[in-house]
Amino acid sequence: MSKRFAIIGAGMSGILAAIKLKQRGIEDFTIYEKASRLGGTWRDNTYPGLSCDVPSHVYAYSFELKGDWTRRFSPGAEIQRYFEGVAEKYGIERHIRYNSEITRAEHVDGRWRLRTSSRATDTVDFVIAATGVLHHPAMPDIPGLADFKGPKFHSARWGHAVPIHGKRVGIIGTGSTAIQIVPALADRVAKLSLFQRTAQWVLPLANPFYSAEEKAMFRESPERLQQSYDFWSQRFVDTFARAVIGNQDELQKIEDACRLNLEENVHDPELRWRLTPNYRAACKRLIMSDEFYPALQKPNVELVTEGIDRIEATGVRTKDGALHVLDVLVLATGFDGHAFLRPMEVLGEGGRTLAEAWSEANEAYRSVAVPGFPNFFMLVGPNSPIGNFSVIMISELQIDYILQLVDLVLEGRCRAVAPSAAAARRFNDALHEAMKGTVWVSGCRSWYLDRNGNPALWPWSFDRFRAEMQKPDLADFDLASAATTQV
Ligand code: N01
Repeated sequence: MSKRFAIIGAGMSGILAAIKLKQRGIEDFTIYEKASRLGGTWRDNTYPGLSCDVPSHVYAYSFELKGDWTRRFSPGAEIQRYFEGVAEKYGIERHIRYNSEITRAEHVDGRWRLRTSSRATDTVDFVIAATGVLHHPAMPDIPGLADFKGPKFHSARWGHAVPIHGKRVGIIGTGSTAIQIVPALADRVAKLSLFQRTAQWVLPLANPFYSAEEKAMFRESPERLQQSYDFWSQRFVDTFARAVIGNQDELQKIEDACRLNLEENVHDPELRWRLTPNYRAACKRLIMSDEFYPALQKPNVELVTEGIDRIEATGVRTKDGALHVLDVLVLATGFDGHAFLRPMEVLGEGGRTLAEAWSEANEAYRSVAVPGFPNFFMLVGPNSPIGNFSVIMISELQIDYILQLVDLVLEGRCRAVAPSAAAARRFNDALHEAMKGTVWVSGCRSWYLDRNGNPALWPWSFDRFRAEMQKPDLADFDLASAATTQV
């Protein structure tokens, strides 16, 4: 009997999973997408200045490189168009069921019974959850937030109908998002107030346009495009990825480059001091921009480092008693990066819920599967190396690994596959031990850290990740017990 698949989410990794299934001749699958468009994070985020801080030549599927990106780090809208184009090319669209959020997935008689927000149901043999990491906006718990009378919105829900020109705009937060918004708004607004709780390390990164000649060269020469992909991937692996997992030389180089950037490009010593971080570079997600400091020093832009006391009808009141009067308030306050799969209700073997399995922490086996949840897989699940490399490279390795497990079932070697509890425990214990050497736990607050203070990242090298994702170690999986489930 042929097997049926459900993919949850039509973002980058869901589209990837669909392409990989089709390449294996599997057509019996549906992608459930809660929104009315594909694209995930690139659909949700449309704020001014949005671009990807991973070079475009790497931020693409390895089998669908694109030679005519406009810039080294391309704008979000261009990336969204790229995913739409790829989905069209591979015939993915007809598999997507839009406006269909999966609210419940229950393992019943060896299959997965799904229910959507509109109460539609489906029963499938395999679930591939491609629900993303940064898609639940985190609203700040600042007193009085509801009292603000002007328009206010989270950066991932940009209010494009709200006039910005000539207005007094406040931005709360100084993460990667806010740092991209500030230069994009500075020349358009009457006044921009940036509310900074924590100073950031900022690596100066130029974002040149590709010339017509360069684009033509990459379009016409797949070899040159491949070389560029290999170059940027290796550069990530050799520098940034090494630094964050404990290579002190690389970390020092990054810190020195950031410090020099601050010294050379921020002229007022008092402003420089307020922009100087008091923790190690890359402890939080490193900011990359050569536009942020110049924008911040424009006469109509102010950096507010006094803590926020409360929000009032007309603006933000800081702890020194000053009222910063605003017309528009932007909350660039990030996301809940630990809400994997939530609020979906997932019930595995014996009715045990994922919420119960994860009551202490989000723990998976190699980020892709959870004991007791047979034939249920995740892309970019807990402890994927998202802080280190392009998330597309990660997803490609994960889906190839997952499909090797799926093959065990398709080839009749077992009826279901799930990691053993012992293997998952070993993996997570090793993970926690290795985290001790990483910069993420060196003393800062960041979305990387879960409620126990453990980073939701990968503490080892990329080479190790790639090696471990090559082939599942079947000794770590419960195939025998899974084989007893009924299909
Ligand atoms: O969110 P963040 P983001 N009062 O969590 C502040 C990816 N991304 O949307 O540092 C005052 O980094 C908070 O302050 P603090 C990337 O992975 C990628 O900017 O906690 N301030 C912080 O400054 C990135 O890491 C690209 O003290 C409050 C900010 O809000 C991730 O998305 C582009 C507050 C949140 O920063 C998230 O970035 C953009 C409060 N109550 C984003 N609560 C690419 O280019 C929070 N803050 C690929």
